[in-house]
Amino acid sequence: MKTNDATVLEEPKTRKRATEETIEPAIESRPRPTTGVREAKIYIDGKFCSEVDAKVSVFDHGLLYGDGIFEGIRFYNGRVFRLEEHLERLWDSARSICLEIPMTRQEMTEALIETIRQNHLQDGYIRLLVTRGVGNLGLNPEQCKNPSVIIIAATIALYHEDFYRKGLSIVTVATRRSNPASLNPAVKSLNYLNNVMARIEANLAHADEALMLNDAGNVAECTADNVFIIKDSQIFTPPITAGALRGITRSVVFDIAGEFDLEVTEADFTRHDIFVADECFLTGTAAEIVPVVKADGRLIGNGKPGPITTRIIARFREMTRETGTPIFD
Ligand code: PXG
Repeated sequence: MKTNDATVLEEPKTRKRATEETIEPAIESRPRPTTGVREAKIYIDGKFCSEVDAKVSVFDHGLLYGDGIFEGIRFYNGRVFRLEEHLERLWDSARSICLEIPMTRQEMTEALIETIRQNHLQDGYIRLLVTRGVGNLGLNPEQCKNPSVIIIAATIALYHEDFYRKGLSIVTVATRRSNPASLNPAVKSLNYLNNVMARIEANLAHADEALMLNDAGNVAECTADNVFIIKDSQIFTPPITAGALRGITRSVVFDIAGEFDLEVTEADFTRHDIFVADECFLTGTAAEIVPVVKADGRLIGNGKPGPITTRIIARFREMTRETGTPIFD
């Protein structure tokens, strides 16, 4: 797959401990306080700043309380993939936390596309944030009169192709996905500590990803990905009510399954169902669609990415190359 990033991950020669082996996309895995773009331009509240000047106030409640929302969006081959859906989810997150985004959706689309153009990118990753804005040291958002909009366009290093061909291992972690009645996982908020704690547990267990359960013990999702299993040619994924984000890549899989005349059922399931599944895969903007071949030490199916997963990945790649909002015309 094409990338502008010179730091594309090399395939490890042997399967080493996860701490030594770099399996995550470089947006997270390397200590890289940079977008990877030379003379990058970052959008902050209507202005473009260089990386060193791209700063927000220490009194922004996004920093003080994780009070804000975000989206992670990909663009491929000069087109932004599923932009409408990402903006729809951003506006839904905003409504849920009573945050007024200080621009229209059209203005946001233009700002986002202009940010990609300013950085001369064809393929990459957008991090779009809306923070509550500057307030005082009390948490009441009523003092924050001006939410901030930040758009970062970055290059992205993919997992090595081998991870898509050979699959990942996941472990169930003790950290439960936050209960929808306390912090609803459907809101893509700047408060990701629940997911970060799960990720730390996966790292400590030398696994590639963490599987998070909800308070009922059913599968919710992974730390930045939705989970799918396949049994007897039927596809299952947890419902949003189980504590899964309404993932955009998840919805693309629904579309692809429809094209293939396969049924996707949103249903609660447990890790036992993963152990006995024929196939399992994860979906997310950063990871795209990646097979899972081991869960809590058990091989899934024959321990290799399954045929349906492989077909879905191939179709997904076609869609990312051929569809999306054009950046340059
Ligand atoms: N669950 C969670 C908790 C997520 O954060 C997904 C599922 C998949 O959703 P999409 O819409 O991307 O298919 C996400 C997505 C990051 C990063 O930098 C996180 C996400 C997306 C992009 C980058 O860790 N979250």
